[in-house]
Amino acid sequence: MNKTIEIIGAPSAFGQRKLGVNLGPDAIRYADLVARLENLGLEVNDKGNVKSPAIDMQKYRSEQDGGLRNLPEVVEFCETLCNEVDQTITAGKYPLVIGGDHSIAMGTISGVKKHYDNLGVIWYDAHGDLNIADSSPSGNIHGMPLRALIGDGHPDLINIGGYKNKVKTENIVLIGMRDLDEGEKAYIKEVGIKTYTMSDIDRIGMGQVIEETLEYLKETDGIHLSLDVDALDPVETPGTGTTVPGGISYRESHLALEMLHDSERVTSMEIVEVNPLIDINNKTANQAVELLVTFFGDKLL
Ligand code: 4U7
Ligand code: MN
Ligand code: MN
Ligand code: MN
Repeated sequence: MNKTIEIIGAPSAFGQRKLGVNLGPDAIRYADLVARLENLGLEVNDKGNVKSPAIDMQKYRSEQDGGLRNLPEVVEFCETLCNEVDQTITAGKYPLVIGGDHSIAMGTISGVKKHYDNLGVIWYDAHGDLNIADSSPSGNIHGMPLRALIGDGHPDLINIGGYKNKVKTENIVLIGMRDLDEGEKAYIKEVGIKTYTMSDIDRIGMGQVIEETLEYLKETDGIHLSLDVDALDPVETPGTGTTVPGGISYRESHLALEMLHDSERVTSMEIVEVNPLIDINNKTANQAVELLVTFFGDKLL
């Protein structure tokens, strides 16, 4: 990596209902992110956190109607983040966004996509995040970002950054899936999104999953990696709001990130859904930093 890594903190909790995920960026910093990346001989610049709309506790705690909880706050947050990411890439730096709930991906990827004609996206997650308001069982927008980036959903979500249709369905690879809603399953089949479930990972192994993923995305001119820490098994990442048992191991994730790094094809990254308030001794943030050190680090031999 010859570029400066620019860290952008995205302290959003608006995409779901558990306060504390907005503290994720600082929890990751306190797990020594900057020093550990610098130890690899890398140039690192921490831009700090993007400005967030205020959290109105009473409103946040209350049940809201309409199937899109905290919509105006999510939109405002993502617009700001989109601009930050855009500026980082324009300055020739490598954007590393640390979240924050997964709704922030609409901001990150809207900023990234301005710089690529045919962007690929790897969605490393237990969930597809492919809901629209009508199919969502929760009304939580962190379950909708990938679908909005494809171009379906509320106009304010699909137009973040002032344009729509950021990611083509044929340029997406889902890895780690094990909790898909019925509407999401139907949608994946209907449009044919490349999907690796946990059972696929068990059967063919993570090495082959990543080899196939890179081959599948060969026509893309950049790849964004959106890593939700709940892709990993809750034994490794207990501090996240929507844990699902039977997840990807630490070791499998190391392999995946090593291979992705070696490919030199991943041009931006975000790591999301770390919630220190429901964690055990900041284990999840430490795990996140381990994964980032693997990703940005050198080969073992
Ligand atoms: B995450 C869920 F119903 N699908 O839409 C939903 F299971 O960013 C979960 O991947 C979404 O953590 C999880 O609420 C969103 C649910
Ligand atoms: Mn998830
Ligand atoms: Mn997610
Ligand atoms: Mn989650």
